[in-house]
Amino acid sequence: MKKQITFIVGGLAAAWLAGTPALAAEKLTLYCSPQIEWCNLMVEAFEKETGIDVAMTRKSSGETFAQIKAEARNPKGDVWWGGTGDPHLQAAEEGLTEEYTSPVFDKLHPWAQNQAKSASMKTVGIYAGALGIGYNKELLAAKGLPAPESWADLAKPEYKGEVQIANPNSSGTSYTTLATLVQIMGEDEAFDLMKAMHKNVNQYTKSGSAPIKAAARGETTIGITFMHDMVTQVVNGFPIEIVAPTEGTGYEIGSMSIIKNARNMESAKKFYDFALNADIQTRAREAKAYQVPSNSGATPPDESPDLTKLKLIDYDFAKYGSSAERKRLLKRWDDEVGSLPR
Ligand code: S7P
Repeated sequence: MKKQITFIVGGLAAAWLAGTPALAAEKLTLYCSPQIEWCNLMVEAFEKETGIDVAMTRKSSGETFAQIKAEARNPKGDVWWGGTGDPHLQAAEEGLTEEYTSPVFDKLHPWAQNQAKSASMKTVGIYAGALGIGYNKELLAAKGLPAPESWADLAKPEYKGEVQIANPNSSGTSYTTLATLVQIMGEDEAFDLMKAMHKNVNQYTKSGSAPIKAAARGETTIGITFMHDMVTQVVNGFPIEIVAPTEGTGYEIGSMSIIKNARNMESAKKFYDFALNADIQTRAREAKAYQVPSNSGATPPDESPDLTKLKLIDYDFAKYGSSAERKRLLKRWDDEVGSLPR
C-alpha cells in the first residue's frame, strides 16, 4: 500500500517538476468512408497540423452507418468523414449525429451548405461526384462485345456475367445507383431492370469502388461506380473507358458528420473545421481522389469529371436519404433482387 501511494505522488511530482501538466494527450477516433489513400492523407495532415493522435478505420458508407447506429448508446467514434450523403442524412434524422456549424461554412458551395441545412446542421457536404458505367476496353474488344451506353443496356443478355456492382446494403455507391434508377424510370421499372441485370452481375461487392478496380485488373468487363473512382484507374494506367449513361445519371454529396455524444468533442470539431478548408481539399489529388471539393476556394483536380457537362438528375436527397425510404428500398432490393438465383 505504502509503495503504491509513493509511486502516484512521485508521478505527479515528476510532471510538475518537468513543468508539464499531467493531462491526457488529445485524440480522435475517425470513421472514414472514401478511398483508403485519401483517409490516410487526411490523418497524416491533421496529426501534423494539430498534434492530435488519430485512430482511423475505413469502412463503406452503409457499414459505417450501421456501426454508428449499433454504438449509439456508447459511441466509440468521434467523426464520420466521407461516404455518400444519403446515410449521413439518415443518421441525422435518427439523432445519431451532432449539430455543428463550422466557421468555414460560408466558404462552401451552395450544394454543400444545402446538405447541412436540410439536416439541421447535423451533417455537411465535403465533395460531389456522379455515377457512371466503366468498362475495360481491351476485355470488351477481346470478347467482341458492344460498348454499353445506357443503364438499360446493362440488362442485355450479351453481358451475362460481365457486370459488377456493390451491394446497396453495405455500399453508398450502390444505394445511390438504386435510388438513381428509381428516380429516372420509376420504382417498378427500376426494379425490373435490376432483376434483369442480376443475371449479368458476376458479384455484388461490399465496397462501392471495388467493381472498377476489378475491371482495371481484368476480373470483370463492366463496373458500376462513381466516375471519379474510374478516373483513378485511368490515371493508374488501366484501359478503362468511362460512360455517362444516356438516360442521365445520379450523384452524391459526400458528407461529414460529428457523432452524437462523441468522447473527443473538441478534437472532433477541430477535424471538422480542418476538413472543410480549401487547402486540404485541394490536396485530395495527392491521393488520386478526384471528387469535386465543397470549399469554393479549393481547386478541383484537372482530371475530375466536369459535373456541369453531365445530364445530372435532380436527385431528391431529402427523400432518398430519409430513414423510412432507405430502409424500404433496401428491403425491396433484398427481397426481389439480392435473393434471386443466378
Ligand atoms: O472511393 C470514393 C468513394 O466513391 O467512396 C465513397 C463511398 O461511399 C464509399 O464506398 P461505398 O460505396 O463502399 O460506401 C464515396 O463517397 C466516395 O466518393
